[in-house]
Amino acid sequence: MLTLEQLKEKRFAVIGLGMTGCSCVDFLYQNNAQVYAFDTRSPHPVNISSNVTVAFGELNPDVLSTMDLLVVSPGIPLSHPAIAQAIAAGVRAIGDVELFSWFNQKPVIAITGSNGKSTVTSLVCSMLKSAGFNAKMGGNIGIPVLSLLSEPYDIAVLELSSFQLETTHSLKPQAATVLNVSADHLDRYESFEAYRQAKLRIYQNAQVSVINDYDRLTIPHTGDYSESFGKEGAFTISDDGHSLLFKGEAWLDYRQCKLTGKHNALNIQAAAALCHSLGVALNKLTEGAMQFEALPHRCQRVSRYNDIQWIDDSKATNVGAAQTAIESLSWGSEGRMILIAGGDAKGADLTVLKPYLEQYVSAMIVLGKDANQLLPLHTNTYRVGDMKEAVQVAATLAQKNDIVLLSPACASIDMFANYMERGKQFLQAVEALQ
Ligand code: UMA
Ligand code: ADP
Repeated sequence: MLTLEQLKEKRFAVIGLGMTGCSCVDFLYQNNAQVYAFDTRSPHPVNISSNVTVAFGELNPDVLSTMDLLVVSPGIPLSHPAIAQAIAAGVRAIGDVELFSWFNQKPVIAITGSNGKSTVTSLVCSMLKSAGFNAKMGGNIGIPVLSLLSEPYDIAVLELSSFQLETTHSLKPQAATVLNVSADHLDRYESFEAYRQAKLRIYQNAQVSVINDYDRLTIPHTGDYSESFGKEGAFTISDDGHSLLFKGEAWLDYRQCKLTGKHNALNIQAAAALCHSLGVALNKLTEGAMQFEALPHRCQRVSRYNDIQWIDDSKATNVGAAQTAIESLSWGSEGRMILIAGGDAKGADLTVLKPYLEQYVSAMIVLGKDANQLLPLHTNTYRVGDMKEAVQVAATLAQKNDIVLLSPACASIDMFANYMERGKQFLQAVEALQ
């Protein structure tokens, strides 16, 4: 850890000039450190002070080895040859969350998991605000953590990806959770276990560790944890699914909440466990939980055209999220389910979807780079070229009370700018039917 005074004596290489890198350059420059900025892409405009030296293109390991610290963006693996060479030469590599933790003075709630991170991060903020706290969120949710330091807050609520956790060492969260672990980012990790280990780093130095007792993979290596949600710990749900319970006593009527589905009941339990660990009484959290609406592109009903439920779950960029959506939405549904899936599987094994497809899905429409992997998983499958065609085929198959679910189980980058754009094209195609 360095003090603000010590920053001035150090040479920092900030690598990657996206959202994270630019926030790090700004922070270090404003605090009088010697900053050198790098991006491996060809020259492009970047939003940083013109006084900072920028180098584009291939990284030079000899230059990096002359630095005191590397600040590496989450999208760049530490195994990048030039970075790995500098690390081997004794240069420390950190990320923006590590820098944040050196200078943050306020309690932190830290959230990771394969799925539900953004929902739980936003929920925690909503619940803490209803309890009167000035809670601010940041991290993988799209707000670089260092930007929090320039504004007042009582509690920082951080969504952390496995990539960010790899370069974080000194964060001391008041409470931390791994919501769940399922296959994701296997194009970056050498194994599923390596990906899981990166996530479990969140518990290091945490005062309270909150695990999901439906998912043993969320338990820290030591086996020790302070709190759990799901079926065994203090935070559970009643058998009829109507009430959220704390030590067997109802504290929230789930039917009064805007969120729906089993997975969101778990998300509220996780959020409540995290807030409660700060000593906040549960009755102060209920308003924030009840008023919270599903974030866009997460199991969001976008149309009821033709008495069909058109659901945008474009944020389901991995198999775990798609499995949850398929199962959760089928629960209590009167109609059949038509699934639109496919994209870039990021090295994941899509065959694990098969039992869910067989049990809950009547027809599947597939598109994108890894559509071929999905084709053999269901007997009634249609391959299409784009989202418009996918929706048109779905419209010919769907009848009253059916659900058409876009839950791709894959990243969007092979065909769309991002998952938001994929969801938008889905909605536009549904609107074009009318
Ligand atoms: N770059 C290089 N060399 C490379 C790769 C990238 O120089 O080999 C440069 C690019 O040219 C670009 C910059 O690095 O200029 C991009 O850096 P980045 O990919 O780390 O992206 P940021 O804009 O800094 O956004 C990151 C997170 N991105 C990733 O983890 C890939 C954002 O999460 C996060 O919101 C943001 O920091 C703020 O914390 C996005 C994400 O996709 C949403 N996260 C993954 C996920 O949710 O599954 C983990
Ligand atoms: P993340 O930030 O981890 O990607 P989001 O809250 O953005 O999580 O949701 C991403 C996807 O995961 C959506 O498809 C959503 O429906 C699904 N999801 C949300 N909560 C859970 C959960 N607890 N378990 C499994 N899937 C979930």
